[in-house]
Amino acid sequence: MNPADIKGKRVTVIGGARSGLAVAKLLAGAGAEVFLTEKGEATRGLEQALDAAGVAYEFGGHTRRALDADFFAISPGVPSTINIVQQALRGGLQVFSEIEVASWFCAAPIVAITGSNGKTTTTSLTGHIFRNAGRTTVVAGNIGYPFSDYVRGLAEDAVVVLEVSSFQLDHIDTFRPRVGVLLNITPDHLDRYNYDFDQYKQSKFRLFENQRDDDVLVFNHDDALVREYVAFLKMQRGLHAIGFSYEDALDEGAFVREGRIVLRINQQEEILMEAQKLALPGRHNLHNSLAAAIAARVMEVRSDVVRESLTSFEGVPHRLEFVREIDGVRYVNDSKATNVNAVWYALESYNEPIVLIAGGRDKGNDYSSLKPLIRRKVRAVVALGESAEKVMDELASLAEEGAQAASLEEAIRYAHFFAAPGDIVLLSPACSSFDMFDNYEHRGDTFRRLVRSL
Ligand code: UMA
Repeated sequence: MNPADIKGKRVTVIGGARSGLAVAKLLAGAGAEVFLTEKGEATRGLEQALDAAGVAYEFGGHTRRALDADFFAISPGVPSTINIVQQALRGGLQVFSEIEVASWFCAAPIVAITGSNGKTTTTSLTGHIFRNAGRTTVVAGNIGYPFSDYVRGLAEDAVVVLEVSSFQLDHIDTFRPRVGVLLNITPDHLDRYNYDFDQYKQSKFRLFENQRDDDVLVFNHDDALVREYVAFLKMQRGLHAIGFSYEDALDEGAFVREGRIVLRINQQEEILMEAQKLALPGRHNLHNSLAAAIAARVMEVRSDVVRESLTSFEGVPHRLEFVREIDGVRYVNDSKATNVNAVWYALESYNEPIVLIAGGRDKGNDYSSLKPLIRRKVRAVVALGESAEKVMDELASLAEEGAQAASLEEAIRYAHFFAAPGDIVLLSPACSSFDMFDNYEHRGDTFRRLVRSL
């Protein structure tokens, strides 16, 4: 939709957390009559912010008043299956996600990054490169900063690096990234997709649905599922797809040859750097770095800036974040690992024995891919949260030792007890945090604080 057409439109925003407030303000600022509906209780801060923006609201549930609208703008945390959304859809109202709405206002090109794992790291890293290149850069989206808060007034020569989740893609319409990056797809959030992996996959693939010939699709060539889908897309629509790979040399893309990162884009080959010099360790981070390098180069960032940025990047909080070493044991905060595959990557990143703290709110987890790694690398598993019994049964039973903890504090005490000098104590839960914490950041901050006070 054209922002000029928004004036006078009646819009209902569903959900009053970060995205809901941001999109309500954006729409009200563009002259829409906005009504925000939130199932939770009112907070003073939120009411004040909505009053100041001229947004009407209701708390404590979604009433029929919400249906008195021209369209809905939905927060990512709100499932499409809730009654009010279903009624709106049945009544012919369009339901747009917050990033869709924000994109209507965006004059700058968007580099949108999705995948089941690595998207926050890759988004931060890509942002770091553009900033080092001197470009006006907005880093936003699922990374924690609603796109709607940053989009107004952006010039055409700025760049938006947007972390995008499947929930945000579920309700796009015209959202079109200049560069769309798909890092990998493994099961996640299945509780929001009828426990159907195919539905989740289709949602991720929507990243590319509005791309045109002059846009670029960046994809993980080593992920068979992604590779096959991109091959199909190329055949169907002839999109410009650039792969990255650890395993194969590519006709077009980024890959490793004799320890060096090679970029072959638009029939030009360059040796970017030694793979060893990358700041972020592990194979998954090699993928993330290659993806960021392609995105930057196709947006005309100079190679020396890309090289320097890939060497100097310091990583992302709550993602394999080193906290402290005590008596030769290193404590690592990976609270951001909210699915099984993220834990797989975490375990794969270390050669030392690991004491794993896992568990939380289960999203339909299948732990079979972790089991060989647990047997091989994990000394002890400490199970936590709602899913503690499942974690005990399926994972702790494979390690030498295991314990079920009633709190994160108790889990850390158990881990401290199990660990020997040289070990890693790794908080990598494979679950969301909402059973015990506000969000994964809260869980990771708590872990960090408790470890520092040991
Ligand atoms: N609500 C209703 N009705 C319902 C259900 C929920 O009113 O039926 C309300 C809730 O009470 C809440 C709001 O709707 O107040 C939902 O908000 P939200 O969960 O969308 O929270 P935001 O603060 O807007 O955060 C969202 C993303 N949250 C989710 O996708 C769950 C944030 O990603 C994102 O950073 C932020 O927008 C800014 O773009 C978080 C996340 O966990 C980090 N993402 C998932 C992930 O990374 O795995 C996808």
